[in-house]
Amino acid sequence: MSTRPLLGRFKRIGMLALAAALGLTTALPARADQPSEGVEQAPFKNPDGSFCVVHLVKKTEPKLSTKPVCYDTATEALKDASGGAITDVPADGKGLGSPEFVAKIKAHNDSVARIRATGARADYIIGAVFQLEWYEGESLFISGPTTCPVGDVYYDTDFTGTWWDNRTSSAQSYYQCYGLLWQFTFSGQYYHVQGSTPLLGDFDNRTSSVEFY
Ligand SMILES: [Ca+2]
Repeated sequence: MSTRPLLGRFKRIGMLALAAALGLTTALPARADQPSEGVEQAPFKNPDGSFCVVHLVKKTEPKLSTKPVCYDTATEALKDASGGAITDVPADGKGLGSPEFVAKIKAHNDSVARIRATGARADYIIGAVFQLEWYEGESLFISGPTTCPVGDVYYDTDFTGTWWDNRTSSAQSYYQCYGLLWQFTFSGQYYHVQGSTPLLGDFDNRTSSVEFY
């Protein structure tokens, strides 16, 4: 083993010590791979609220991206995500991700056109991500103005800078929607979600942005 890397390391430590002694602020370069990526991290509860919603918009150029709005109860979150149509989800979110819940979302999506025909508002629920495996823990629901497929028009949301960055451990896509979980902001490695995905394997806790199409 060459001594060159060791010398380089000592030189770097020496410079950092010198900078600290001089009271200089050292700006660390932006890391491509955050230390939190791939591990369950504190705080385990989302301080903004356990149940979040993103209303996605059709992707246009320049790229638009929306941030999650979070609630303390699943009742409020699903009411928001559905555009006011779903009002009977248990506050504690028990059963989210269950086959019964997925059937409920499908029934809702089937009714959106009929609700809108009456002049009332309704939105499609096109996907969800969950903090823990098997749709447990904190959750985030993704709502869209149209159902899928939407051709080459994608819906997207960037988790960077939110509690949800590197948290996702299971996911669902509803109706004919598919999801892409991205390692970075729509770049890096990705994981394809088709329907219910209870385990993400090597992609566990690595999602920093998502697209649905
Ligand atoms: Ca997680």
